[in-house]
Amino acid sequence: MASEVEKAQGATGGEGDTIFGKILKGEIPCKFIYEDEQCVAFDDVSPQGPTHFLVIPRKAISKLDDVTRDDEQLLGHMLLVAKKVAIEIKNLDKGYRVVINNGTEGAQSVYHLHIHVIGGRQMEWPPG
Ligand code: DGP
Repeated sequence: MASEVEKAQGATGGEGDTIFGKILKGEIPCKFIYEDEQCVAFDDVSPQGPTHFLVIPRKAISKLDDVTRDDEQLLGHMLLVAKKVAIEIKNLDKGYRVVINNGTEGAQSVYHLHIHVIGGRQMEWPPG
């Protein structure tokens, strides 16, 4: 099984639909823990902590590098959704980590923008 870093190094950076695009279209089954008109949240298939969910926009944006001023409101909304799900659904009242991996050296493996929210254990710093 490839590590997350190996997967990121092998990722192409976005021709065609990504696995998250297919999830959004209902082509791959996935239980949403939150959804609205701009974004959805679901548990990560490869959790890095007792709680690990992703917040993704419905809009197809490959990575943080590709966002523009037009996406300012969407990005703010996604962060508010991350916090809302962390507190109100996942009960991460002791804290949690919010991460966006960008590009190869950022260890991004799925080229549809997503916010990771990880919690339920003590985080360490610096990250690997
Ligand atoms: P990143 O390395 O930042 O691109 O993270 C991609 C994450 O997506 C990784 O933690 C595993 C997760 N993931 C990949 N495929 C699926 C899937 O089909 N379903 C779910 N729920 N998560 C997935």
